[in-house]
Amino acid sequence: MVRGKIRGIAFDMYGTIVDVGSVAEVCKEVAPDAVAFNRQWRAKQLEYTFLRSLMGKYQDFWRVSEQALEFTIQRFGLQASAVQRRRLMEAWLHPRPYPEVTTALPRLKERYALAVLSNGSPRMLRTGLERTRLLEHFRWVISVDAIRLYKPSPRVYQLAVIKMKFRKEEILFVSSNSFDVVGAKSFGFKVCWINRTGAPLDPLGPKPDLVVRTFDELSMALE
Ligand code: 2OP
Repeated sequence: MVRGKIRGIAFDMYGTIVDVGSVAEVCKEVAPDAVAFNRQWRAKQLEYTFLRSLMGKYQDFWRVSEQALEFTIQRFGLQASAVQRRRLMEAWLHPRPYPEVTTALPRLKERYALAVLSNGSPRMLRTGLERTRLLEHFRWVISVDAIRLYKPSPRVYQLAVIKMKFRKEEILFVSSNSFDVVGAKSFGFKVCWINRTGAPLDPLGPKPDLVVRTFDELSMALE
């Protein structure tokens, strides 16, 4: 149950709208265990965002992802040519939406102003949303690049308040990433956790207002 009036919904991108697991298909070209490789790559990518924010050494999400890829190739003791590295990186420009997202977003758009709020660089977000034909559903595509800090800095969530021009209590933030859920709730948004796998929530802070498995369940919960 989400209490109070909601005017806008801000969605996380990677892992929420699009499936980060789809990158594993390209990882098969270099890694015998593509799923483990992709999982390590994603974990390092996020770790580097936390570290860079703490160190005050921002580089954009594309560069962070390249550095995380480099680590992962070395960690797995693999060889990868420049062409293969480029193909792996380009998988982030061809993300695959979760199946129900393409039909749920138009329904949500009829009642709420929709935004993406993501660590992704502006180019990654725009290209990914154009290629998945989801761009038209969003009134705002907000990248952390504008403030050179990553989630879960409160300044990132404040950026959505500034761009969307709603009060933070009027914004529902939707993410599948547990750290992002805790960060957004701690900031003061209403929060929905898309928990597709039944994972435990990181016990770091306030709990989300709503927990669902899919965008369809989210859409129904808001009716
Ligand atoms: C995003 O900001 C956290 O990767 C996630 O899209």
